[in-house]
Amino acid sequence: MSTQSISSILLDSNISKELKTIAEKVYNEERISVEEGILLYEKGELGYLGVLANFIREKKNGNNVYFNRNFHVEPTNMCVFDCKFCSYSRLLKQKEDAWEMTDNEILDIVRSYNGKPVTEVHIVGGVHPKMGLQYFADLIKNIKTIRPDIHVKAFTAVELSYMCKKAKVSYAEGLQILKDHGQDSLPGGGAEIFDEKIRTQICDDKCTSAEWLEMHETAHKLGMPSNATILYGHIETFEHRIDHMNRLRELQDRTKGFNTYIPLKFRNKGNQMSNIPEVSTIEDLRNYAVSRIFLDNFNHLKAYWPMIGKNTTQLSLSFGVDDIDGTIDDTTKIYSMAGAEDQIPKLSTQELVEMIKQVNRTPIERDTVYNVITDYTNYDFSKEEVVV
Ligand code: V47
Ligand code: SF4
Repeated sequence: MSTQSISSILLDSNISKELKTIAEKVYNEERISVEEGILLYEKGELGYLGVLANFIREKKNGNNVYFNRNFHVEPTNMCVFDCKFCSYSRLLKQKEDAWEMTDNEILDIVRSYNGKPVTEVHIVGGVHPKMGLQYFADLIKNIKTIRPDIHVKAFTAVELSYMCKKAKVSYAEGLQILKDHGQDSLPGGGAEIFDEKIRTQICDDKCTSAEWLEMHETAHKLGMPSNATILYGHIETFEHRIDHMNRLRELQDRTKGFNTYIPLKFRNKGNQMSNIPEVSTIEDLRNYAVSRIFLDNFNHLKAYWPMIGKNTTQLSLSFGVDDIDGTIDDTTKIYSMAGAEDQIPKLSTQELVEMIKQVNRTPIERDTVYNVITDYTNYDFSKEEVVV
């Protein structure tokens, strides 16, 4: 079906020569250039982009839609930094709405999942000067004592860079300490937009783009995989989005350490960029599709459903997306505080599976590194003892 659709693009007299050349490249599994990436954003209409992105998606991942059973821990929302788009952080001096969890409160969250079949804990939060490298290393060790089987995906490069600088250790030394205490991988946050001029305008004081990339490269070399994000739909241009992906594509060529790319749509509630309108759903879908076409060396493209809502998530599965994250309980506040579609980001596994089946895709529960745990095609939920 996808092949036929690409053929129809090649025969369509309304489609320009340049866009046909890109379609041919996609068909032949050739990499597209930076200029071609920008052209896709500027000239590729939704149907055309969907055909190409879906072709790649089905080549790489068939009909599968991946998700995992995870929960979030956010130790604090107090942060030394002042990102203009952030609705979540409270500067250290602003105590109102701020939280700071104790070790025991964090470990109680982990204990509350005893007996439940979660495979991953995702730990991120504000950058708090009192919570340093050794504090987090010990915390991870304690989490692993309670739950030795769980995969710990923790700390954005922003948090890690701050921790390492404060502890006066290199990135490699800091990551090795965390790895030795049980950290398995890094989430993709903190990337925002790599273009230095835009980064200065939206998040001037946190780690630089070069530092973000260095942290992930170092992690990959130590055998810790990671994810990559982009924060799109604010003051950046199409050129900036492609430049961002190009820097990731180059790093992935060297290390192959990225699991998935996660476009995060800028939401404008309760932050210092509230005057900027949010982009449309069509732009979300176009962005997924161009990302899928440009990032030929990324195996997976993730739509973060709590952010874009269930309907757009279902649509995204025809525009290159093959992963919809997890069954996140109401443990993350990053998105509900920024105006996400689903104010209470919680879906049971059964609801997630239904959402995928409704659009005729195959629901696959995965672990963090995409090993298949369960194919839910013919799964009988009535036999499950504990549903998360
Ligand atoms: O880096 C903050 C984003 C990110 C807003 O690796 C906002 O599996 C939109 O990276 N509008 C942190 N986005 C979260 C993150 C993440 C999420 C899910 C899965 C994974 C993964 C990683 O949240 C930040 C920033 O880009 N963010 N404020 C906002 N107003
Ligand atoms: Fe702090 Fe992260 Fe919010 Fe920036 S995005 S202010 S680093 S919590």
